[in-house]
Amino acid sequence: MMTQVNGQKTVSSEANEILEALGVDWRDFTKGDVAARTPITSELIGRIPGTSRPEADATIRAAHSSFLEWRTVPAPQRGELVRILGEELRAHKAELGRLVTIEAGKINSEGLGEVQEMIDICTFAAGLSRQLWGLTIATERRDHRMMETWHPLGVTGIISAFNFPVAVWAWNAALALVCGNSIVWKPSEKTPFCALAVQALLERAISRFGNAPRTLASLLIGGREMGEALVDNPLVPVVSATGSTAMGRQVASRLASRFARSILELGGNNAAIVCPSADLDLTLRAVAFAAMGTAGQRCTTLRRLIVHESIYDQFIERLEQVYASVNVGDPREPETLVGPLIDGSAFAAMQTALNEAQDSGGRISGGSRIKDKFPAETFYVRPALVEMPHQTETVRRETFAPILYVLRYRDFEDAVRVHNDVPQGLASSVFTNDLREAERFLSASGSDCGIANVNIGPSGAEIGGAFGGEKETGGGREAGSDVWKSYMRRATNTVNYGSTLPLSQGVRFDIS
Ligand code: UN1
Repeated sequence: MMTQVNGQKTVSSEANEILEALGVDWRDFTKGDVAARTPITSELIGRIPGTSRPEADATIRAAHSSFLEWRTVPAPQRGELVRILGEELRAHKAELGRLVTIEAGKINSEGLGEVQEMIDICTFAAGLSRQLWGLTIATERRDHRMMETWHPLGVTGIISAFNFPVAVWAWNAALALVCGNSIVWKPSEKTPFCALAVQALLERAISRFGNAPRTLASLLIGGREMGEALVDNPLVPVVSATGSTAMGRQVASRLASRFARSILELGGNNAAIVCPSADLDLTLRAVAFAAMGTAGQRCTTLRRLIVHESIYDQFIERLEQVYASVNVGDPREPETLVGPLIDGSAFAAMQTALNEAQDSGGRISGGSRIKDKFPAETFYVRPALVEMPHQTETVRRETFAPILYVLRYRDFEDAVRVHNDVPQGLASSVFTNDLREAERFLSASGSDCGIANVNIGPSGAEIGGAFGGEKETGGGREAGSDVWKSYMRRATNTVNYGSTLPLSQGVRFDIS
């Protein structure tokens, strides 16, 4: 394999070094049907043989056996495993963050941020392992006690997307493991090496921990068929899936048909309302990060900006300047803020959306592909700012690319109506210093999203809160708050410590 070009390390040789440092069993990554390319140069990182369907089914059976053992380990001990995983992640933050940059094309700081998010959820879950509490509930019957207990659920299937190739796994894995479940992960076929690296770190944590079952956590490498192996297997009672609404619709209905649980985090079409009293310096920074960060490829990316007419011209002029000057380039370079799109299909979707927007009266700045500085088959684009006369069908659709549609409003209630008039319901923001507007936005008649913010952008959520959204975003919640309950089964227990048998609701059933 080529390792040097003009005296510089190739991306794939750097990836190889990182994988070795992270303890990935380094056999031969030159053969296999799953090929991963770095979006930075389009170089091949390597190939991995996909998991076959019989192998996937055997993996799930083994995970089920592990679950039967793991569920009997006391929860605080399970938390100890996750604490050790957090230690491994802290020790290897730099390498794993760099691998995220290489495989997903995120800038270094965001790659590192993603690993930090994993560390944070491990800390959270380790503490949580001592807090999987249930209620004691007043009972209507004398000498009885009624309570709730929470039990491990089973094999937890995790389907994750390319844009958060490691953090979203961690949200699910850390919680599932402390809750007493085993895990089987189907990562995006665009980022299999990040998954191998994370799996290696978890296996190291498992061996340091000592007495966890060997098949507690496994990987399925491949495309749709691997997702189906999880979704259709009766040994998998819960699947957490992140990705497109189209994917989620199929996952949800197939899981529902066998009464399994789904935790879905699907499309977002996130908006911000900018009010007359907004601090425009702060808003500008927030909008820039939320709309252009991760090259517009976060579920929580800001896609629609609804600006009051009184400040519209001055604000959009400043925003246009930021858009024109932002550094697009190699995400490994410290001055880069916007890296490449993941692949050609992302670029094609962006072009389609921009053409449609233009046809319906949109005024576009930016949006073009930068070809001259970068290798062929890479997709570096200037982020696009598109002023729209109104909210068209194109605007109502999620396009996973750096396009920010801008709309003008006069009346706040109208702005909220436009804000909510999309099929998705993930994240949202209002920028205002007016208490009434802020509270209205957060109220029952305000934003209809799972995440609603004031004076910060819609992206970049912390793990302490419940993460997810409504409508076509799928309704699932991941990460913090009381989300752990989705990974456990609840039992209501009533204990009679008396010597009579009173029936509830005063029912009598006296046998002689
Ligand atoms: C995603 O885009 O799928 O709020 C997850 C954020 C991140 C997670 C995003 N913490 O942007």
